[in-house]
Amino acid sequence: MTADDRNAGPAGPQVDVVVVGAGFAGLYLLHRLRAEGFSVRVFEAASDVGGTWFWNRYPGARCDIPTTDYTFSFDPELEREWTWSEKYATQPEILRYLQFVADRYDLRRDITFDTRVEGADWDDVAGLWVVRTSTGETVSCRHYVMATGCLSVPKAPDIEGAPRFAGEVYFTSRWPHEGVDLTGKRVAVVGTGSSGIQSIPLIAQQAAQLTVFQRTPNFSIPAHNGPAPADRLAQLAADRDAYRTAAKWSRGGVPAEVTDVLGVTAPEEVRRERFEAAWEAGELFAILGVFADQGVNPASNEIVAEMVREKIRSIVDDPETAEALCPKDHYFGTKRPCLDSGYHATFNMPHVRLVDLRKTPITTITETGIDTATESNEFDVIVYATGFDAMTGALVGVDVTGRDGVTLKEKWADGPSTYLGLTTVGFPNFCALTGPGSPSVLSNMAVSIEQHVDWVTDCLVDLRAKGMTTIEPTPPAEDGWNQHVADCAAISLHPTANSWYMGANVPGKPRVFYPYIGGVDNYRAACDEVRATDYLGFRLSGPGGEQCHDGVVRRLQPDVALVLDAMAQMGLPPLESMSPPEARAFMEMSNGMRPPGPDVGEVVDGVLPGPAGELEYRLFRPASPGPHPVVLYFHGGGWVLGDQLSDEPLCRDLCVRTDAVVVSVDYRHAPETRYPAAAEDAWAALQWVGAHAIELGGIPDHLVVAGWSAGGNLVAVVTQRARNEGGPVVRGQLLLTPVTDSTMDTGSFEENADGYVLTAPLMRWFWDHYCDPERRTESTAAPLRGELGGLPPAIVVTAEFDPLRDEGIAYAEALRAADVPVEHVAARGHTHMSLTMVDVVLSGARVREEIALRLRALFRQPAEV
Ligand code: NA7
Repeated sequence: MTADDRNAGPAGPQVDVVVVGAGFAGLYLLHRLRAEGFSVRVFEAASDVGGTWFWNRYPGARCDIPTTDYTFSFDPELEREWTWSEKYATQPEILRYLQFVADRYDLRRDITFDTRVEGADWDDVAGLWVVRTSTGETVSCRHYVMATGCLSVPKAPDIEGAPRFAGEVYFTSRWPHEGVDLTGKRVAVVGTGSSGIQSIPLIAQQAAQLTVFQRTPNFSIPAHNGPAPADRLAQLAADRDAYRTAAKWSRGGVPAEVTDVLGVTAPEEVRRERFEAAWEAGELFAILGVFADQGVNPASNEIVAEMVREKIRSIVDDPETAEALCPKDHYFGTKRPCLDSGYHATFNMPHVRLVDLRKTPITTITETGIDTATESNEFDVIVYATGFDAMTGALVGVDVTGRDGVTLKEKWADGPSTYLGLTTVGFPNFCALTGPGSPSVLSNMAVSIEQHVDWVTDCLVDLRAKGMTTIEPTPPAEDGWNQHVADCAAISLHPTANSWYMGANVPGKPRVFYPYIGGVDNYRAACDEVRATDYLGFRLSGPGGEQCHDGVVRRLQPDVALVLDAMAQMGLPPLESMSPPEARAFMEMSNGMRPPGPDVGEVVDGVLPGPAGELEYRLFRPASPGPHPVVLYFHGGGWVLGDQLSDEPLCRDLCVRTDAVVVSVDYRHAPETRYPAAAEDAWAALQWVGAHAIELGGIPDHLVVAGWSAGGNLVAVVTQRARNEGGPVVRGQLLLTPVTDSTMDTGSFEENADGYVLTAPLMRWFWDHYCDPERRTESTAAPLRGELGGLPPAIVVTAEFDPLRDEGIAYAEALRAADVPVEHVAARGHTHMSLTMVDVVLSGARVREEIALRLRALFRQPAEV
């Protein structure tokens, strides 16, 4: 009897855990749970272990991750006992491996084969699942885990007339175990995903005629199969543990070089060299990592894509066929690229033909063959390599009913919703291994499976130790995770493709990005953090009591987190530990390394008169014909750092997005010239720009004043003054994470005092340099304390992780209370600085576009002042 049984009393479950599926995931889960003393039943629809490797027996089926890595790593002994024969093992060898694992750990005795789980109902009173199987058996369990794989439910045939065909029909995903002899036959293959691309060269070796029906060409690179890669073997031999740890903390679950070479800026010879090396390596993560930016930047992606197309053209003899095989409708990597062995060269064989369904779609399948828009073809055999209802198909395919009678299918009708890609609200004690919202199909499955199994097992052990029998995520935790998964996808090119990652291959399936693209390393860190924080975002209950430590595990935008991590690793000295000249030199140096921002029509440098001498400005003019509205811009830097050039990428971005002339004006800085010098200079700049709009290429009275941080402070100050003094006419004000008060005691100041670049000590350092404490309450230092009625419409932007967030919000609210039209843009997951990091923090672009949209609307409105 286990701890769970004792806790549950006489009405306890028959077993602690029911697991569905005996592939990689189910086998390892059984092994681990059993070792921890849990009772387990595994149900498997097939007659043996293997999961996807039991079913997918088509000729040429292989893994596409090197088998040095596509293997269990939990037991060094196991690794010593098994040697893979090839770089990419074939399906029979992988199946033999999984059978070996099952035998070695005596797993079969707890697996019921040839039995499908048909339903599972949560009994909320008893706190257990009742699982129904195809043999009529019913088993109650405390925890119900679906280890059903991501690519296990074949997509239903969706081609007109398919059932009419009287010849032989095969699906790659359900290939007969005894094999198929295609010798001398006329064969059609429909589908050119990985299964098609792997099988076509081998089918061509047998068939008398082979016709490939291609709807979408896929990117494929040669696998260069052969012995296991010598470099990986050497690393494993030298230090197995270090190698496996590196895999666990890599982006994709395979140790791989992480480059910082950007495709868009790399010289041609570097591009070529890196691409050729990846092509020769014949590894997915090499070709997906030629450039750091190929997954997010269309221009960089196109460089890789075109180099692949060049290779295809160089292999395929017939130019028309070559062109048809060149993928052009999706970015490289946004559908899983394939690894092939002679795929493209197969089309040089005289008996092999490609039918491009984009040009000549299938009209119907007949009794004897396939009709397209232009021809009728007769076949003896049709092979469908048409893919899977991926990721959710197997999960919603079982009738899983959670609390209140809601089924998983109903809950996920608009797309999957999970916490950590493992659990879902309303379904206590339910887990989906490698579920949607986890790295799964974007990663080396072996590594991701081990991580999930370990996490789930550790969790059940923890629950037992605490005397808890039920675990369920909370709605805020799940919503937060879904948001994070979507945020990660949104900065990548992936959502642009009609891929099975997006559910696009199955008619009617919700279009969302199913897996987690934030990386195996980041995902593992999130899961570890949830456990280390005593199950953040989960509600636990049982004889041991109740526990709910609610919260969201990842709130920063993913690219903001990456930048913060990178900065933390650099171990930079805090700015406030430097002298102002040192801090300025440091800022200038780091600004020199950032991307320049988008191209604009023209850049003009000039000077304008200030109260104590000339003030330099830089003007950015749109490429469109003028005149344009004008944005007078004040840079950030705490009144101590920066100049008219220091926010240049942001100014360029603003210019392009708003189609306005942006004039970035310098002002005098502290501590050399303290308050109110900066405000006086800003006022002079406003007067001058207002008076010289036409000369600057602007439209008179179409002037907005904008600024970031301390620059936002100056915006607020000069617009108040313009109202007081009856001009210049200001059409609107844009305050980007502004300083509006000097108290430094708001909630956001405390919450975000450290860790988000602008720290509380740095803000104090800025104020101390800028302004004497007794003058900080003057409205020209702390504009929140000024008179706000009659000010021009405002756009106030605040960032969630910014000490200044609450004073920005306070200013927006005070303006609103004074009847000033205000639009408040709250940048979720951003920091004080991240919105200005053009082309570095890509998620900032959405916020800047929202700001630009509002600015453009302001320019269209009639002036009010
Ligand atoms: P995929 O990658 O989904 O490929 C399926 C292929 O079948 C793909 O080329 C589809 O074209 C094509 N297809 C699907 N339905 C049709 C119809 N109705 N008519 C014509 N062509 C069709 O599945 P795979 O099994 O090859 O690979 C799945 C994963 O397994 C793979 O990524 C690896 O991770 C291992 P489409 O692109 O939809 O136009």
